[in-house]
Amino acid sequence: MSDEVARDVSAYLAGELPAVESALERAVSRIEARSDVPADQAAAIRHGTTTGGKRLRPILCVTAYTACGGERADAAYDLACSLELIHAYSLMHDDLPCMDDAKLRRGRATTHREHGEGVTTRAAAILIPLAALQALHAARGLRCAEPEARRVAMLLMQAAGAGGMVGGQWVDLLGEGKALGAEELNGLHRMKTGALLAASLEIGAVTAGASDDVRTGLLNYGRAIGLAFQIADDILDATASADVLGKNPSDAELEKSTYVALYGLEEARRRADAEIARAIESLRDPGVESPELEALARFVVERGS
Ligand code: GRG
Repeated sequence: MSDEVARDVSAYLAGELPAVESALERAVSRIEARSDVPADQAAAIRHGTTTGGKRLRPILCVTAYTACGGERADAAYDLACSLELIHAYSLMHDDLPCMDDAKLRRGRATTHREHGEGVTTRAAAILIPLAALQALHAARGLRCAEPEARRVAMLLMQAAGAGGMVGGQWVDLLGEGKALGAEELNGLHRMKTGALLAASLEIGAVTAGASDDVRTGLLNYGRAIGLAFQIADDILDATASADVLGKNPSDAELEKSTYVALYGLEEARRRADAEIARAIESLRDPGVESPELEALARFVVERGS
């Protein structure tokens, strides 16, 4: 990425962040105001949701939505943050002792270390249906017809579910201590990380009423950056310290298969770049013009954490 593109994408991300953070604050405040969410679980949700993070999924969603003609309204950020609620829940569960047993996330103590294991487990689970409802309400607020609004909620749940993130996490846990091949590793990450990233784009497109060609182009872009994101994650895990990454334990400590172990650093980098080229091609095929999405694709592999 040239210095100019790096500056542009940093400015773009920084420009989007306040609206994303405000939407997350609205979402968490609404949860705190609910009489059916106990205060300790609401506090754990605040911990796991509102501090830190690149907010990549909501920013991708809003960027796809605007690339398809949507406007930057509050409801667009509410829609986008339904993806971040699912992401937050997944990190809260992923860090639990029964999964990665992580001490550190985004440079802070993990949620269960501050709020307890039981409270964190329940709090994260509460986020799943709330995220689906938030997606549905926000899509309606953006004047989606009822079938499209329901489709948006369904896409979110499909990406989060057994054929998506949860399924991928399960395959990942089963694979600990084994050397997975390229097909298995790609399949795992297509589900675990790729499905939610790809859904961020598709949800933005569907809500904006994009044509099938454009929606498919954005979905393919999302799939390609999802794979590139994971390759970059493995490279960072192998080359950066826990201090820089703000998380631990490492993949090696968890005995996970990685692209770096499979291909070596240089080939892993080449493959990440190839996915970025594929992502940008997927935008150009149906004529989506979005310098922001092109720059975000490069950012995904060249980010520092
Ligand atoms: C019960 C089997 C089972 C699963 C529950 C825990 C879980 C569901 C899913 C975990 C999925 C997971 C951990 C995916 C990895 C996502 C990932 C690469 C996170 C890092 O994303 P970034 O870099 O993080 O966007 P920030 O901190 O910037 O938000």
